Amino acid sequence: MFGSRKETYCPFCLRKIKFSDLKFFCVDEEENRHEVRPSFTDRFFKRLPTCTRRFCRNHGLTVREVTCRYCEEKLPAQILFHDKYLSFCAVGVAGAGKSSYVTTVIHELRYSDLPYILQAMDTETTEVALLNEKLVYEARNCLTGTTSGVSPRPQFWTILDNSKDTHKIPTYSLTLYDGAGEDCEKIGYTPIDAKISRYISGARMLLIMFDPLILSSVQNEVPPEILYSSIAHERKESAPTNMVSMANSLVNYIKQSCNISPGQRIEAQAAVVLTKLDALRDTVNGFAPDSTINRESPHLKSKGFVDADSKMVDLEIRDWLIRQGEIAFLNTIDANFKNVRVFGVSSFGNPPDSQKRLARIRPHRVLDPIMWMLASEGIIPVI
Ligand SMILES: Nc1nc2c(ncn2[C@@H]2O[C@H](COP(=O)(O)OP(=O)(O)OP(=O)(O)O)[C@@H](O)[C@H]2O)c(=O)[nH]1
Ligand SMILES: [Mg+2]
Ligand SMILES: [Zn+2]
Ligand SMILES: [Zn+2]
Repeated sequence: MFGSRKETYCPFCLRKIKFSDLKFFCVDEEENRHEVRPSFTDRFFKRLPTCTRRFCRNHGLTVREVTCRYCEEKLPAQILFHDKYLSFCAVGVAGAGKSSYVTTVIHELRYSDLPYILQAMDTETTEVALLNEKLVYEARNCLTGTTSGVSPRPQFWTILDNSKDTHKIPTYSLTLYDGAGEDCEKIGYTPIDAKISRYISGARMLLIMFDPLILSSVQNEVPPEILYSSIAHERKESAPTNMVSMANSLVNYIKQSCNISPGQRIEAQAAVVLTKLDALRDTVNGFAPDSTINRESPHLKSKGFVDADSKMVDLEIRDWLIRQGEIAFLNTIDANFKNVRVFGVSSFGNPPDSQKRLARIRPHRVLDPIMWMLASEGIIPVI
């Protein structure tokens, strides 16, 4: 049931939607369909209406199609029945490793020992996820840059939560948006930017992906062959990017589109994710071999979110970023977001070889940010 306490969002336009913001159609064929208005009782119980048109072949049956009143997009009818609405938006400079990360996260969520079952809500999601999964896990190739200048469709997933021993399985709707870094770097006011910005400002959690290999202090230390294989070459021509200006434009964008005053902090959770950790493994200035960040993630095994571990990782990476001179970036993030946590991941586990071919994929700590969000939504316990 479309419970009144729960918030539901349209997964396409990301507007907060109420029962009265939905349009119901008797059947899902364009030419035969007619709108069905919910009765007083339907509205009271927030349930799908039934067709009452006299000679309609669907007379007496529940409506088959639901659309969003604002954007007219067809919504999966089950969107009504989700218990929670989760959304991620990955942002970061071009080549930061966003798409690789999203691909391994989905794979891990589907095949790890978690009590969750992931189901794609539409065929496009299945196609994108399968394509990237095949490229990385089977063909063992690096992904190519996400096309900029077009608004990529978000992925829509339903998570069935099998962990609770209840009669009804709780379900969560998960929207994942992975845009092109080039577009995130210079968000402006074109219609595409408007769409991208809606995803960004509507997201429950922002994944701010930070590529350590753009830092000159790191570039001087990482062996050239690893550096070569771990950066996106097709994007080499694009202007040198820096994290502070990217964080600034992101913050301005969210504040403007959500009408947040400059002095007010943004409510969305912000996970700052340092990517490509594997490339830093042998650097003198990197992380000590026995540091927490280099240890295996404890969350999955503990069946919850181990807060002490995550706080330690947060400290270690902050300390590392400060040593690299990135204090201005940290300050910008801390001053503008209410709820920030820093994470470190390696999507592949090892740098690609000189042909950009991947070894067996062994993701390191990729689910940590996701577990953080699940914990703050009350889905998994904090330990
Ligand atoms: N060593 C290492 N390299 C990585 C890792 N993840 C990504 N890379 C490298 O980074 C390149 C860019 O990764 P993508 O995932 O395409 O980056 P993106 O942020 O989606 O880039 P855009 O779509 O252009 O914005 C890949 O071709 C890899 O060479 C990782 O975990 N380790
Ligand atoms: Mg990409
Ligand atoms: Zn909509
Ligand atoms: Zn009808």
